[in-house]
Amino acid sequence: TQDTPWWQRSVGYQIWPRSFQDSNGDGVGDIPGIISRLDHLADLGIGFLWLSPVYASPQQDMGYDISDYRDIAPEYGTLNDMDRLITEAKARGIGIVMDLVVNHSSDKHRWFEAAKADSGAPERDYYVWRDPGPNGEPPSDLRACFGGPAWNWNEEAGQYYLGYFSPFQPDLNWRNPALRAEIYDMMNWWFDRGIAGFRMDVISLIGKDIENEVFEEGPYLHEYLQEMHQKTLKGRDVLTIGESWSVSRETAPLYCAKDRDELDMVFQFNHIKSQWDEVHGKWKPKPFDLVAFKDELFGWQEALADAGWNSLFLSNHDLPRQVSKYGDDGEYRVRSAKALATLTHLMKGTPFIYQGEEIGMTNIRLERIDQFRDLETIGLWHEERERGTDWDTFLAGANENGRDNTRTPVQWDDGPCAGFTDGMPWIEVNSNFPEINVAAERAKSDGVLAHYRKLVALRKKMDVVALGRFEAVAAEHDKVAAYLRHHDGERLAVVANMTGDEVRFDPPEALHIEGEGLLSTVEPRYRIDGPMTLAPWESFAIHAR
Ligand code: TEU
Ligand code: CA
Repeated sequence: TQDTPWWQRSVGYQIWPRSFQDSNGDGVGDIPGIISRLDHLADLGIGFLWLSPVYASPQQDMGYDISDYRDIAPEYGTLNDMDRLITEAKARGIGIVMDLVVNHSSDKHRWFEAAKADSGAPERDYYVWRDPGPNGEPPSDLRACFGGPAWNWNEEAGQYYLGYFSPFQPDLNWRNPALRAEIYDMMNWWFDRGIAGFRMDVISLIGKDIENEVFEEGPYLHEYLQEMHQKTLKGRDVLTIGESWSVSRETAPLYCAKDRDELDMVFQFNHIKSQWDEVHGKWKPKPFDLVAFKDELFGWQEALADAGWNSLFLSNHDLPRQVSKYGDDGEYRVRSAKALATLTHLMKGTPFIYQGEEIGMTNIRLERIDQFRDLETIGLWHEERERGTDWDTFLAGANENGRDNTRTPVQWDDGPCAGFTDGMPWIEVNSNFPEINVAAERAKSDGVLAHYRKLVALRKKMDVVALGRFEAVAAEHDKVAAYLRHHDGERLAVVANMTGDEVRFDPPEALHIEGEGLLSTVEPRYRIDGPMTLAPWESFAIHAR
């Protein structure tokens, strides 16, 4: 176990900087604010931070549109602040994993400015351009992820450019070796500043074959990732996580199997998508389907058991609050938040906590389109409206799954604006902050925060948690999630009632166990030897040697 990489024993924590902590009263979170809260994170025990983009950006997509990869957005701070964050975090044993957003840049990046202005400039080919058709039409009617056409006319250039996400996010042309060299250079520049790794935004798109409209996991993807590894990652003890909305159990090992020399793990979303509507995706509410959910979560545990490594998460800045989406944010908020955490953190892989999750923060309920801040939600409302969706249906979907849910300010205390800012927050604070906040949680020995602290500590301490083989149990049960972990004669049994009802559960023989009770949320449990009655959202783990 000595030679397992550090990230196999640690837990990550995602900071979405705009809403974490404001330090200067402008209503926008910033890097000095993050530094002032590092003790909260150290206390939680996490090993590294994934920091969503803090680079210079017009913030059309909240930093996922970068105008200078080697500078910090002024509202977030300076390069000096960033260096200080890296140092202060390191002093607490916390590494900083930055967000690498290189499928596209901002349309305000100087490369794009140069590309537009001169068809002979070397930067022209850093992007994807096409001539208009005989009647001035775009090369195809491809739609952008955030609504509208993906091919955008640019008057200055006299050509269309590809913006797969939005017109503000022109796609970079990875076919161009000079562009690739620029990116590798920039990555090394950050590594030399002392960062601990990169989370790579929509990395599965960089190998696209545009002529044939193959965008996801295109023919050049793994060639580029291997090249990137050689030019930047090789010989460095850093962590890389590739985000992909299309990766499958079959293709995942191509990114993260050890002998591939590409990345360490992927963020995959199959468990998330298992809860989306088939036609309207996330823009229409859907009842929780536990069997489909487990099928993905557990199937991925099995698929990557030997080849590769899993990331473990239920929320991020693109997803709703997990306690609202998969748990119960009313009567059983605390218990269901704990059940979801136990279920996620005791699987094999590297768990990620999204800011505020550790205190059981919930979705916000908005009513009018002008309350939403997210480009995707606003863009997709226009699309759905054209398809005939009415506002109430769309609103229900947006309130259940929209990205603004996880983008409201972290609730630190019960003071004005939840301790997030002294000014006017850039987005509404959830009105439940007087009850749900970090200060209140810190005072409780049996709160959600205390539960997360225990989970993080268990992974560091117990080999069976960090490394144990995973075995699914009672996979077809539609109310209970259960599994086993095995390591060197040790066993760990995990059980969670995933409903707000009392459930009668007859555990299969394989799950019978007697030992040390861990993390019980209702009554102490240290034995499974026959049929049992589980309280609403009850969860526990039992460890035996
Ligand atoms: O997200 C990738 C992505 O495809 C999302 O837009 C996702 O499809 C959507 O939110 C779910 O409905 C990454 C970033 O995490 C996201 O914040 C960015 O907006 C996006 O890339 C573009 O950079
Ligand atoms: Ca600020």
